Amino acid sequence: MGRWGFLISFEGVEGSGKTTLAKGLYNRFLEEGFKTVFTREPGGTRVGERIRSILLERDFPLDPWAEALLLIAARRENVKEVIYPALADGHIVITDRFSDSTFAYQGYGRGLPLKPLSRVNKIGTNGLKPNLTFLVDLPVEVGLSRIEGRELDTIEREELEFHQRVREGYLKLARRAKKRFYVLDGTRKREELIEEVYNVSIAHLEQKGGLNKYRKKR
Ligand code: T5A
Repeated sequence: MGRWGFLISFEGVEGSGKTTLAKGLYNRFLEEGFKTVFTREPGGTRVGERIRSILLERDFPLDPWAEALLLIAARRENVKEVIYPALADGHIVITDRFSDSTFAYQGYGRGLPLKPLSRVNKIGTNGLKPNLTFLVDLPVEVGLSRIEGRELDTIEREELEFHQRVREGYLKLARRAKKRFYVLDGTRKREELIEEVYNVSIAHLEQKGGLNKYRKKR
């Protein structure tokens, strides 16, 4: 277990800025000489990217469980092909969304029961959980207004109430796993948020084996 890396996930509603923060943290780690890998869900692998297109570029209805199972299938590929090998090689893995997205969107958003969802998700993750999860929280209207000019995907086009259920769901998940979650106010300036995310991550890494463990050998 000595070489085992550290998994950081970023979560949040549409337009919360989580991708900006996840990439900001990744670039900062690279600059500082840490071994780090970036991935995203749904996606991260060839199969995952195809599943992403099916889910987000569709103009036909899809059963909520079918949606959840496709997302979990994409997660299994991502865990097996990208996340697990990088962790086994001592990397800090940053993932833009992970299991909590399924609980927030398919559980709280679509109304699927959390217990069976969590059991099936365990097959996707092989039991893997993030060491640290940043939840970028903000009013859904603020997030949606940030992405207004874009061509919206299938889930982004959902009604406001759906996005509100997702936000509330995320906050419930964070309250239940206080040690793992770090909740950020997504309405703050991005530079400030990246700095905070970096400092919090460094504090966690120091506790989990020390920083040298995660640095590239020169
Ligand atoms: N999904 C996913 C599920 O339903 N279940 C699951 O299990 C999983 C894994 C795709 C969709 O899939 C669903 C959820 C999603 O609907 P995605 O690719 O993560 O997931 O899609 P989005 O959530 O849409 O991610 P985006 O990258 O498009 O948006 P972000 O991450 O919320 O925001 P970001 O960083 O792109 O920023 C949005 C805009 O705001 C600006 C940015 O410059 C950008 O223009 N911005 C800020 N503006 C002001 N202040 C700040 N602090 C800002 N930070 C960023």
